[in-house]
Amino acid sequence: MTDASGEPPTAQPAAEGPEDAQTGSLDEVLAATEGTGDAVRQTTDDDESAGRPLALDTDAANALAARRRPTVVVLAGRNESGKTSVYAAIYERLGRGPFAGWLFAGSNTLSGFESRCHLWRKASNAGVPEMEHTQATDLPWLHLRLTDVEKTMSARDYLFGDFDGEFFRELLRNVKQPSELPFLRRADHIGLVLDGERLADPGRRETEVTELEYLVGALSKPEAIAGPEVLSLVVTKLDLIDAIEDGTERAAIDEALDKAQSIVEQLTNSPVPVIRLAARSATDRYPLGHGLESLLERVSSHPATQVANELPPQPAGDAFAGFRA
Ligand SMILES: Nc1nc2c(ncn2[C@@H]2O[C@H](COP(=O)(O)OP(=O)(O)O)[C@@H](O)[C@H]2O)c(=O)[nH]1
Ligand SMILES: [Mg+2]
Repeated sequence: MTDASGEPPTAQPAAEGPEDAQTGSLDEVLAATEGTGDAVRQTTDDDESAGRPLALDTDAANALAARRRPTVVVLAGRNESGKTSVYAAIYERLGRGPFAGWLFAGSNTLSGFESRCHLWRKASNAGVPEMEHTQATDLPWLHLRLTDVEKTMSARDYLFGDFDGEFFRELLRNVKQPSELPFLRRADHIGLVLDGERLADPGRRETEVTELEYLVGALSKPEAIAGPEVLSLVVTKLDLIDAIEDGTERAAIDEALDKAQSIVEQLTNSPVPVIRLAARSATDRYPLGHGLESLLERVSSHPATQVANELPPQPAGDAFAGFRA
């Protein structure tokens, strides 16, 4: 990532003074718990960035949340639906200077963002944007600190949960229970991802909506999420939807989107925000990160969701059981 002057942004580990220390109920649920298994292993980058964490494991995310009050954002969708690309595009856009009224103010997971953008850049030069597949063993939490351009507000911290889509597939198939993925309950925002590529494809469109229905069903279980207000619909790869010219097909896509919206609204009982993104368009028609302004607007205007009840007890030994940030 480079800034307007062409220089890479300096990682400014945001100040961690006593003024940042927070007390109260959040801290009480932040007691660091032992992470187990590969998925929460603290790891480091290659030689180039030796010693810096690629991303944060559960304990590190908890520790960060104990110092600040980050807004936790999780995109929930199948593998290849474009989740990682969204996080990477936020970072890339901010690297070019002010974006959507926000300025990059630091990240504890710079190399995590960089590694996610790395293949993009290489592949983009070759004309084929590709994103490395997120593995279940990858560390999930990406940290970003932003300040508003006007500098009228205090800095905001975000934790983006970049999870392997397999977790959500297991959830919607009832193989995993929401209680096994406690980050869902802690999330201030959960973007339910509809993959534009699949919506554009008549053979996969219906399944895409059905899977969303199952996912919403899983999330409607007691204590699965903090509250229905955390939910939004995130349509990715808008460029692939726009590439469909046939009027009947376009109408069918609109119908599928309407159906998806009404499925979510059965849970929220109020209009659900629909965020349309082309994070990494295959054509020049959309700039990098198209639509991210509305995502940032949504997450910055609702920075914190109050968890109504105490967190449920976590099953021991699960890789993500410890995440309570
Ligand atoms: N056409 C198009 N492709 C995209 C877009 N965003 C992501 N992709 C591609 O979709 C594939 C899966 O993206 P990825 O972010 O890894 O998905 P994830 O598995 O959900 O994290 C990659 O090949 C991306 O290059 C987009 O806005 N438009
Ligand atoms: Mg991914």
